[in-house]
Amino acid sequence: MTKLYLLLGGNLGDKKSVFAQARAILENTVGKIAAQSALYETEPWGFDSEDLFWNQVLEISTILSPDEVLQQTQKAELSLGRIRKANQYDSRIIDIDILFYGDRIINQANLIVPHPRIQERKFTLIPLCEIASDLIHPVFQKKIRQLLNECTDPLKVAKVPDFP
Ligand code: PH2
Ligand code: MG
Ligand code: MG
Repeated sequence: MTKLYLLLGGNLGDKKSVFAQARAILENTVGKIAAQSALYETEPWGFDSEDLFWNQVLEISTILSPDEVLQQTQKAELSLGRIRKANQYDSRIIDIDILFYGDRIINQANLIVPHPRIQERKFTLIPLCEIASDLIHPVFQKKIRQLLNECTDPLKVAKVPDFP
């Protein structure tokens, strides 16, 4: 079993329903969700859009290999209606990114782990810090809480209020 951290992100459609469906698909195909952050409403990073994102980090215990996880997350994105555009960054229904796969460092053409931009983005660091503040980033050899303290990203990240 490996501890896997995934980031869910999306800024189009019924985010509450899409995120719930994404978690259900991942539990069925990747492994049990051992921990999950709150949902966060976040300003788009790297491009302009009126549509705010939701982001959430999941910790999953998995027996799949990193390549199998990637296959399953890509399949889940497609089944939830993701359409990939030519632009580097664009609005989307759902994006599922692999943040960490245990402490493995992977540099393949199709998969880089840890995710190469974790340290630059509060929309990732804040939810990650909520469930894994003591996790050590295997490349930087720093805890998530330290990466968050050092991060200068000014964009807004706020918890989505939960209604009863
Ligand atoms: N994902 C991106 C680009 N910009 N901004 C926010 N707030 N949240 C994201 O998940 C996100 C982004 C590329 O995957
Ligand atoms: Mg992404
Ligand atoms: Mg992605």
